[in-house]
Amino acid sequence: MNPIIPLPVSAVETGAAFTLTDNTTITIDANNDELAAIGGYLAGWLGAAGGWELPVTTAAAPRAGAIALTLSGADASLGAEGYQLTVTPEGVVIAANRPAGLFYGVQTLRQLLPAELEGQAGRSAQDVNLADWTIPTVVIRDAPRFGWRGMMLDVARHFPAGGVEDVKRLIDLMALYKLNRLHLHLTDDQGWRLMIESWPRLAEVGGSMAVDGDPGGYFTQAEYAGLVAYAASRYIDVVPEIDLPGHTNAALASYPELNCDGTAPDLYTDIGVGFSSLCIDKEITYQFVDDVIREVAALTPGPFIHVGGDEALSTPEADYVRFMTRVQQIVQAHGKQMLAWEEAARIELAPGSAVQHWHDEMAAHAASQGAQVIMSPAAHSYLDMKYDDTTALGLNWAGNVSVEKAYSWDPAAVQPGIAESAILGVEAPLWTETVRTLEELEYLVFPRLLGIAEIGWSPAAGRSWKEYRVRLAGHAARLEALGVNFHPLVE
Ligand code: TNX
Repeated sequence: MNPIIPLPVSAVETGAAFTLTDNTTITIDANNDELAAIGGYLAGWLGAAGGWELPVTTAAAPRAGAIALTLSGADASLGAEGYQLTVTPEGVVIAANRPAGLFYGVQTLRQLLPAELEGQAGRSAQDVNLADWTIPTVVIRDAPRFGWRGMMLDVARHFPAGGVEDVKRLIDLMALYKLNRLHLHLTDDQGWRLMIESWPRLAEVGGSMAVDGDPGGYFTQAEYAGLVAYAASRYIDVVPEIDLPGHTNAALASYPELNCDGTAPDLYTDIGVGFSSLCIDKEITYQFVDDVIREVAALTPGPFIHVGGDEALSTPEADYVRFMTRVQQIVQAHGKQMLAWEEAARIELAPGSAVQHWHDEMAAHAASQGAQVIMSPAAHSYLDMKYDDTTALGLNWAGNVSVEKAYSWDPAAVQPGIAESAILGVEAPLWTETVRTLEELEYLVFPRLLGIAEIGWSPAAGRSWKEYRVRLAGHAARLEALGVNFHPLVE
C-alpha cells in the first residue's frame, strides 16, 4: 500500500486488490448537492489522471464495481470529519457522517493510487494502463485529533506573484493533506491587501508596495469572496487577519487622520517590526476598526476574525489593553469571535475568544482564562525559518527548522500550561519577508507542511520520525508529479 500522510488511525490490508476500469462509476446518495460536488471533484481528478469520464450517479446501495460515497453506515464516533474507506475486490465504499469526511476519504483514496497519476491533466484514454489503477484491498478507519489544522500565509510582506491563482494552488495542496484552515495575514506595515470599500485608500495606497519596494497588490472583495468559496469547496475555512494596533504602517500611510499627529508616514519597505501603532486616543481609530471588521466579517463564513495584537511594541501597555478590549467588543458586535496572537492574553478574554501561541508563555495565561489556543510554536512550525545554515531563503531568529524538527513535537507537550483540552489545533505560518515567487513559497512550505498536517490529524501515540521519514520519502514522487518545488524531504 502507498504511504498515507497524515497517517490514518487504522488501516488493515486484506490481501486482495481492486482495479478501476472504464466501467467504474461513482455513486452518491440521492438529493445531496454537496455529495454531488464531492463526486464531481473525484470524477474530475480521476478524469484528469486517466483521460476517461466516470459518471456520477445516485444509488440507494453501494453497487459492484463502483466507488460509493455515502452518508449511511459510518460509525458515529468518527465525528464530523472522520471516514471509513473500504476497498474490496468489488469496489470502494467511503462512508462518513458528514460530507467533510467523504472529502477526506477521497484524499486517502487519491493517495492509495499511484503518485504518477497526479497532475496529469491532458492525458488521453489511450494512455491509460490498467495496472496503474490497481489498489490493495484495505479497511481504513480515520478521524482527526484536532479540528483546526491550518497554514498561515502572509500576503502583506509580499503579495503572491500569481495573485489568487497561487493561493488556489496552495489550497489544493493543503486539501491533499487534510488541512482545513487557511489563515491569511492580510495587513502589515508593508502592505494592506484587501479592498475595504469604506476606506479604499488602504488597498490603493497601502497595498501599492511590498518589502524592498517590490510590486504590491491587493484582493478586490470579489476576488477574496472567490477564494473563500474555492477554499470552502475543499473544506477549508479562510481565516482573515487584520493586524492591530501595531503592524499598521500601511494603514497609517494611507490616511493621515489615523495618526496622532495627523501626518501620514511614508510607505515602509524594510522588515523591522514594532514601530507602528494606531492612535489609541482618537475616536476615528474605532470608526476605522469598526468599518474594517464589519466588511471583513461580511466576507467570512467562519466564526473567527483574527485581529493580530502581536508585537505592539510602540503602544503603551495600558493603551494596548484598552484598545484590544474594545476591538474584542467590535468583533463580537459583528457576530464573530476574536482570535489574536498570544500577546492579547494581557486583556480579559471574552468567552469564545481564542489566541495563537507563537513564542512565549502568554498563551498559557490565555488558557488559564479558559480561552482556546492554536499552537504555532516558531521553533517547530514557522515555515519562514531556514531548514539549515545553507538555506538561501528565510529567517532564523527562532533557529533553523529542519524537516525533522517541524515533525518532532507535540501540541500538548511543547509549551507548559496548555493542556490538550485547551488546544483547538495547529497552524504553520509562512511569513513572506524573503519570499517573492510561488517557487520560493513552495520551497519553504514543502515538505514541512506535511509534518504539521500529520501532527494536527494523527494520534500522538506511535508517531515517530524514524517511521515518518520513510512515509515522507514515499511522497516525493507525488509532489514531483504535482510540480511542487520542494526542499529535499529528508536531510
Ligand atoms: C514575528 S510571529 C512576527 C512577524 C514576522 C515573523 C518573522 C508574529 C506574530 N510576528 O511579524 O513576520 O516574526 O518570522
